[in-house]
Amino acid sequence: MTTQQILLDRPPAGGASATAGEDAPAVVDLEIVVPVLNEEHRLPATLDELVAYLPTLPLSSHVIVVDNGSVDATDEVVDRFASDGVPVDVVGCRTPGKGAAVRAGMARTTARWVGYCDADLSTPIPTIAEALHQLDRGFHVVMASRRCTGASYLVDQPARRRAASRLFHVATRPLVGRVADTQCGFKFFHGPTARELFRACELNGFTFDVEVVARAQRAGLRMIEVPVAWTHCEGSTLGIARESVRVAREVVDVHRALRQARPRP
Ligand SMILES: Nc1nc2c(ncn2[C@@H]2O[C@H](COP(=O)(O)OP(=O)(O)O)[C@@H](O)[C@H]2O)c(=O)[nH]1
Ligand SMILES: [Mg+2]
Repeated sequence: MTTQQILLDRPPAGGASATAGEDAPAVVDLEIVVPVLNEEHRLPATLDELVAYLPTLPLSSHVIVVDNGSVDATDEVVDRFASDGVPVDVVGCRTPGKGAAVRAGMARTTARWVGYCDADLSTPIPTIAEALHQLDRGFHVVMASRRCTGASYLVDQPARRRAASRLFHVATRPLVGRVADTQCGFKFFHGPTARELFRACELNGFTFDVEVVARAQRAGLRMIEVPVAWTHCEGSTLGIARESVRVAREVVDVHRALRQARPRP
């Protein structure tokens, strides 16, 4: 698998472990946060695949499903989900939004490696092994990407969604520079670094990935995009027509949050 590295001006000395102190003893090696909103239909297959795949890796793992607003049977899906091997827990969070959910999930982690993935299996689960490989090489942030060299679409997005995605990419480029795809819902991190990064983040909606990537770049973290064979899945929780104004507002919010965070000269 080829990868696209985002070269940094000042990688932190000493590799991943030098970035932040651990906040609590790690119970497992890898924790994966799955944000969910009304996912009673798509979540069971994703959990099935995760608990089948994770034990094939040479580490212990834990899945944290974060639900902050489902009105369907999502919680029951997780409760019914009895896995002998990999523990799967569902937690809530008072603030609505995917960004708020991922942040709440990250705050609960203690693992050496952490990540988040969407409930719809758009990114193949075995990409986790590639992410861990890159983390092991010393990268702090590994981002699955549909736009870097080597990426492909097994099932393409509808034209309207593609157009919206291109527009979003252009609008956020000043914030994230050379990162080709901020919005793929599959990112893995050096655990202590992620916990520090997410503690600083403010965005609650879908645009939170842009804030995470932009803050990681400004912190000088080592980041890499790994190409994925992506599958568009029906049942998106994001209505382009309905939510374009909200997403545009969120982009403005990221600009504001980063301006406020900029260190004084
Ligand atoms: N907890 C939580 N998860 C959300 C929310 N909105 C979307 N998600 C989850 O975010 C993931 C990506 O959503 P999806 O609808 O597939 O977005 P798309 O692939 O960009 O169209 C899925 O796991 C959703 O269930 C939310 O408000 N709260
Ligand atoms: Mg999706």
